[in-house]
Amino acid sequence: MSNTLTIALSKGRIFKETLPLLAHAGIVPVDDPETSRKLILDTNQADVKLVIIRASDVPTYVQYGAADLGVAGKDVLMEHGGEGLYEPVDLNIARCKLMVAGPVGGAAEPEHMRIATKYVHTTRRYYAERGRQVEIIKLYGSMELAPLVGLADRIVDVVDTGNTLKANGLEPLEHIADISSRLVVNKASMKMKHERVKEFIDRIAEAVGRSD
Ligand code: PRT
Ligand code: MG
Repeated sequence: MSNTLTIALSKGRIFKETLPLLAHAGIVPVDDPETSRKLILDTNQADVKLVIIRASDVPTYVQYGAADLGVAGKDVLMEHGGEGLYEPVDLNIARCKLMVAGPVGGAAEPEHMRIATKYVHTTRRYYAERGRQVEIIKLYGSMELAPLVGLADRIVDVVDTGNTLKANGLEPLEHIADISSRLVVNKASMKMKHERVKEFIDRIAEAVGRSD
């Protein structure tokens, strides 16, 4: 096993909010993923690389050891199941809520309810725990559209300010979970690269909650 540390991150809010934490661990990327087309970014440390992937792919890369570590939203981790991963640090970034939402002042739940979401497993589990059978329609984005065009009665999605729901005539109805991003670690890397990985985790944990 090489001694390189590979860290999986997604572009956008997770990358931006992880940067200061990485800086605290002495790691500064050489390229900006928003402008570079590279998918593997070098850092100021020769043996630390960042791989830039879709948010929902981060647990998979880390599970299979393609990355030693990664940063993923709890929504993504709940949906993935967390197999093969340790989740040692709540980074307290990219916070939001996983909610059920529906049309403002809309009808009561129909007997046969259709729910559009990209969180199929999480949604199934949520309703199963309530003894409620629902039809789940898998979408990959723009869930807010589904109730407007009669595709679904409800959606399950993450909500931050709620502005997107509001702009589409929807309102939050039920709170499923508070979400923040977590540091995840491949189980084999934790064993085989223990000292490096442990030190990295400690530095990141130290940086959480600091404002420097
Ligand atoms: O874009 P892609 O399909 O590749 O993946 P992604 O959309 O999951 O990635 P990204 O980078 O958008 O989100 C990464 C993680 O950020 C998510 O997994 C969540 O854990 C977290 N997060 C925090 C959010 C939000 N806040 C958020 N507001 N993810 C998505 N949103 C969406 C929300 O669903 C809504 O459509 O942003 C839109 C604006 O939200 P409001 O409520 O502020 O209007
Ligand atoms: Mg997105």
